[in-house]
Amino acid sequence: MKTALITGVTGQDGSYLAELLLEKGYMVHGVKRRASSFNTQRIDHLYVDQHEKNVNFKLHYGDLTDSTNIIRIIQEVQPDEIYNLGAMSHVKVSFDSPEYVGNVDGLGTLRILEAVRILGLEKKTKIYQASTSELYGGMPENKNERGFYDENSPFYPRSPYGVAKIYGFWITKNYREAYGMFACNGILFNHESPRRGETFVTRKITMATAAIALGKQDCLYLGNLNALRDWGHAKDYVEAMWRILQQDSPEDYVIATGITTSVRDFVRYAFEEIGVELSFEGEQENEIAKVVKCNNPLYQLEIGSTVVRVDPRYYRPTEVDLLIGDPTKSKTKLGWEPQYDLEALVKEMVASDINLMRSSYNANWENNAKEKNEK
Ligand code: NDP
Ligand code: GDR
Repeated sequence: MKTALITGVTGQDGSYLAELLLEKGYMVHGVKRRASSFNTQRIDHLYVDQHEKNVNFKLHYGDLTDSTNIIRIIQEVQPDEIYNLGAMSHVKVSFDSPEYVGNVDGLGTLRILEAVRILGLEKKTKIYQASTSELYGGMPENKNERGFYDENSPFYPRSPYGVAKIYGFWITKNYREAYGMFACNGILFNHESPRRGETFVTRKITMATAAIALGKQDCLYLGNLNALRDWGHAKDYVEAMWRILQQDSPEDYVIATGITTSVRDFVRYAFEEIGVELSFEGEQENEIAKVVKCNNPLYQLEIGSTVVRVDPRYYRPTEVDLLIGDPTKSKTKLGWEPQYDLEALVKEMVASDINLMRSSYNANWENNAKEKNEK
């Protein structure tokens, strides 16, 4: 039985990865932070009473800013594989807490690598580092000849988050070269799911779509609608993380779909899921989206009503305008193939948020809506 340690196990990716590794028969250890309220909602379904026999999922309190604690956990767990997913992962928030993000996302990676070295586990423990497409910064001149970012494209990070992650990238590569460690970077482009944090743009959109459909919200306020992202599904991406560590030699890989979509189009697709057609008018901070058609009788959206507005508060001091990844290496070398396309992703996220909101707001909303319709 292999043993894995996941930092960031309570996050979106950590929860899917823990599921995947448990299915594969691993003993899974996760690092969770102490919080004043419960922060394990994404993994509660995996938790087993620690008094039972054959417990295969165990949580440890820890923090990437605390070397002593990282060393102790790794010493206790003796992992075959470490997945370093823990991070302050919000790009906009990183402008508000730049020193903290440097400490967690940058130095936190060093702490994992050093702990493995201090404990003499260099030959036993493989390490996956959660690197990111934010390293590229969306610089148009740095795309490859086919118009994508790949493993050889130069980096130009555009946020304290990106700058911290570039340290994580290079220190991982350096420890691989300096000490012969099996340490790899997955350069993952954006990936989403119903478990995505609520302040990332896709989830913010699907939650608002559901709330607007159910009459619980009038308008969604967003920042830059022109931003283009290569969006995949987190479930597919954690499979790639695992595959990266199963190779004969340690290497870095881009994981992406190769398709880019604007925030505006993501909004359009989300509303289409509830049978609503939008038209976008105006420019920059004056842009709005109005309802032009509402094909679902359950959702009482008024034709002509404004459901999306721009709030420049959500603009970033420096923005990454466009990301599109070239997954050729991961497809050929890892045999990785995503199972979800954007349409399936949006469908799943909107449906999940409608279900969540139905149960949290009003179990009888459907009957009420029908009744309202009949009057
Ligand atoms: P989430 O924000 O959902 O999860 C981040 C995890 O890190 C949470 O479990 C969080 O704990 C934990 N964490 C935060 N700070 C610390 C700390 N100081 N010490 C220990 N753990 C900490 O991120 P995702 O799951 O989306 O992403 C996983 C990783 O992949 C991150 O490193 C992210 O930067 C990177 N990445 C993500 C991409 C994406 O599109 N999702 C793309 C490319 C890279 P808590 O629950 O307590 O907050
Ligand atoms: P990103 O994800 O910054 O790409 O980082 P996010 O969903 O936050 O933003 C994507 C794009 O949408 C624009 N945008 C908004 N973003 C947010 N959060 N809220 C808004 O209201 C809004 N309006 C427009 C942003 O300006 C941006 O251009 C994610 C994180 O998961 C990182 O940890 C990861 O490394 C990268 O993806 C790859």
